[in-house]
Amino acid sequence: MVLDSLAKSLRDALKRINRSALVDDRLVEEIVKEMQRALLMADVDVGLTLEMTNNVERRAKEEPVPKNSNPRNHLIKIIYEELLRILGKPREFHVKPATLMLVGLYGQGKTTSAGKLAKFYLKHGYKVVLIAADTQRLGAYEQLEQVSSSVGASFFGIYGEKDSRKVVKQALEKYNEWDVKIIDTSGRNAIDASLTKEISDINEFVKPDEVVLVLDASIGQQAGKQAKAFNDSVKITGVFISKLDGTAKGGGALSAVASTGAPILFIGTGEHMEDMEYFNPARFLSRLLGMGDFETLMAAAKEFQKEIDESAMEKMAGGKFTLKEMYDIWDQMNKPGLFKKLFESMPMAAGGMKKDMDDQFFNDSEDKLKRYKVIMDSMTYYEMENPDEIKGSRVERIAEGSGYTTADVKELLKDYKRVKDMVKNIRGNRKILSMMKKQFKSGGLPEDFGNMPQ
Ligand SMILES: Nc1nc2c(ncn2[C@@H]2O[C@H](COP(=O)(O)OP(=O)(O)OP(=O)(O)O)[C@@H](O)[C@H]2O)c(=O)[nH]1
Ligand SMILES: [Mg+2]
Repeated sequence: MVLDSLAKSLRDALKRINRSALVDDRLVEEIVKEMQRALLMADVDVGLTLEMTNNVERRAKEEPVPKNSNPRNHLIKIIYEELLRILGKPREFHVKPATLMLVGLYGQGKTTSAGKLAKFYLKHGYKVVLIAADTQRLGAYEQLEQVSSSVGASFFGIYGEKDSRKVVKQALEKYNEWDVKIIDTSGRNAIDASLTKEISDINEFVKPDEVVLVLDASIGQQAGKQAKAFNDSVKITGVFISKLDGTAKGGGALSAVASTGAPILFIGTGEHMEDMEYFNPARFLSRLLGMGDFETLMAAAKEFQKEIDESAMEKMAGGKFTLKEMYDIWDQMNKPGLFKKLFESMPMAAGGMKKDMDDQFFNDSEDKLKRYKVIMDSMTYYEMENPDEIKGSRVERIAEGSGYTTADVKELLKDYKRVKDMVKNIRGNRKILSMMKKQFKSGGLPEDFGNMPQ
């Protein structure tokens, strides 16, 4: 997880709000102080921090609590909105054929990020070529060649060539028909005339769809100054914040870049080629605060609803839950992958269920279903409707009648109890699902947030 300590402090503050009996001015002031400390520790600019926390304090004291909310949830909602504001607005980014040029100072992560982007496009089914336009640094050619082969992209470079424009020109001729061209350019110690000229020359010649500035998150607030300087000399279309893993200064880098108005497009979260994410401020913040990844959740919820037949949903939603219902539902839910996906995307709601996902319960369910069906055939209607009554001699009779052992019958009854508990959970989760759906459509926090199980 990136920005661990900031995340922990913010989550602790939210938990504290959730646990307080009363939201009064004193609590608001204390929470605001805690947030100030956390944001400053994460290298967020002092002015920005104060502005954000002043807004929280003012709104919490002045704004009336909406009818459908409560003071705790209202305060959390304000905090969420004000934090979101310092992360900036998302820029729409469509995955389509494109030419991208990566720029940035020495060692910021250009070459690595170029490889990550190549992998990203390859996953979307595009033909991708990486172009070695860093003709300055020794070994840059080999590094990009190696990166290309590790992700399975094509590579173009002219070994020993010093003129980057020449490389790019030949690359574009040769790979004209390819979907995605990613140009790795050379860095410098600082933005100087030679760097500006080199990038501008390629820029003019290629007219790339995206000029992506790569910034190392560990430079903290400096990232804002660099973004501004680069934007002034060569117009950038987006920023790739690399190395967000392993630095406590990421909050500074993200907020400082956002405050320049330059959109953050991607974040790098590790050294491996798959360690990259498209940056969506709301999604990022939700995850940071431990509210789950709502977009993933929504996608999984949709799939979940589509795949599970209405009648099974209804059986889960209410009424008596007997062995007969269990059998029907189980029959339909025999899709462990789907179930896992749904509940993994709900970190706070899933708690107790994850354990069930991990064991054999859903893994050998096909065999079990067959066995249980035979066992159930030996039950009376009364027993199917009242499984709690199945004890002692009933167990023996059912075992004998079905040809299975009493242990098998007991296993079925044990599983029934577990499924019954899960169903109880699902009923709760379904409520959360519909609530989230309503609220997150508008990009806000669910009014009921504070009532969700942690
Ligand atoms: N942990 C981590 N390391 C990263 C990330 N991105 C890049 N790196 C590492 O940062 C170092 C520099 O990355 P490069 O991609 O070579 O940087 P560059 O900007 O191309 O460097 P020059 O070509 O020398 O200007 C390498 O050791 C990378 O493995 C990231 O998101 N997380
Ligand atoms: Mg490089």
